[in-house]
Amino acid sequence: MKISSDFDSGNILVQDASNPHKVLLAMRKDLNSDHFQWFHFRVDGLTPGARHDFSITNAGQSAYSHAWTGYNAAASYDQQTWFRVPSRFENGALSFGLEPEPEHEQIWFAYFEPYSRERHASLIAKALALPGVELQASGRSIEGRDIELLRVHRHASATRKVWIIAQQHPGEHMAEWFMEGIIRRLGDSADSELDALLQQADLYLVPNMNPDGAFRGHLRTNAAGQDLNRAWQSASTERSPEVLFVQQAMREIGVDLFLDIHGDEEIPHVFTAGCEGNPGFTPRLEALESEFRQRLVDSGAEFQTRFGYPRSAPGKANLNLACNAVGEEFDCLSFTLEMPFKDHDDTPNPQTGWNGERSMKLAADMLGVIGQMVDRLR
Ligand code: GEM
Ligand code: ZN
Repeated sequence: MKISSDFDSGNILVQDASNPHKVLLAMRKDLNSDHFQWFHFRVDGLTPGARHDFSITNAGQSAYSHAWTGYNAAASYDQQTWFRVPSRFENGALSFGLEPEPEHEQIWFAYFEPYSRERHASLIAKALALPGVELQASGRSIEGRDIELLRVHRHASATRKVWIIAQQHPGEHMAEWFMEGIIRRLGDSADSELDALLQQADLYLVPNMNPDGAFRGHLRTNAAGQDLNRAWQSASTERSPEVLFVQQAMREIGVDLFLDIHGDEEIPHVFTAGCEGNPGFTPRLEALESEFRQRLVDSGAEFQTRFGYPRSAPGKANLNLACNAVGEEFDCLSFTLEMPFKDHDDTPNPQTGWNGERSMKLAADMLGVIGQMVDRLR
């Protein structure tokens, strides 16, 4: 049996693979950082009919070690269809196993259904082939990977600027699945609801803010060890060119609505965090946040408002975060959207947990709500 991770978003260290019933593994830290929690590896040479058990022995030291309770690992025989494998967190290790289907000698495991750089390139190409979609600008990551800013402009009447950025945290792969859902809906030429939105607004989309971290199998940081969602007051060419690029574009173009797409390790629900702690937070923005959330619930989307992060106290927001920094600077409706690494327990699916398809469906639903709100953003 051979275990490997030398591929796009791969991350595992093999401690002992001599016994297929007790394979000992560890997660590798993000480069120049102490963060780790993402894993993604391939097993070749499975023994048909035999049980294989894996234990990630340093799970108890990971960034969000309390989040392993209730978590089940994602697995795939073909990198297309992913399913969850019953897992348990005990004695500091995350353990899971299965008796593989007899016809498979190979299997992949990951913290979440991965979104590959190859799929990203295909997504950008598909987007640019759609009517009204253009490459507004392209930034560069520390290691020189492209960071595409797409503009969706279909009507000269559009005056509002709606921004959606994703995967500042590279291990939160659900974020680019969400962006594929946005772009997939743009491809429906008979979508009158979408057209009504685009008559009033242009969309500015950054499908992946952190390509270096994603490719390296990071959880949290870019190649310099910087958490990009803590760099929005101090972005620099040296440590956070990814943020600097987007901030400069925002200042040239303007922002009327901002969504920062993330994943959450612990809370088994889809939720948003807003700007209630910003110094410039106003009753207008409070009302817009409430209405947006309620419309998303009413739309039937997999979303809820009962569970989420604690509200920030008035004036106590951390303005280093994108959501807060953009909301404050542009006096606009601004959210962090969180999708779960586990499942959305309001509508659980034990077979898949939260996954790429559900992230894409949420994005399509979110576009509908943006369309309902676009004429009241200012
Ligand atoms: C989170 S955003 C944290 C927001 N917290 C509150 N209370 N508003 C981060 O960057 O830590 C987003 C994420 O990582 O998913
Ligand atoms: Zn995040």
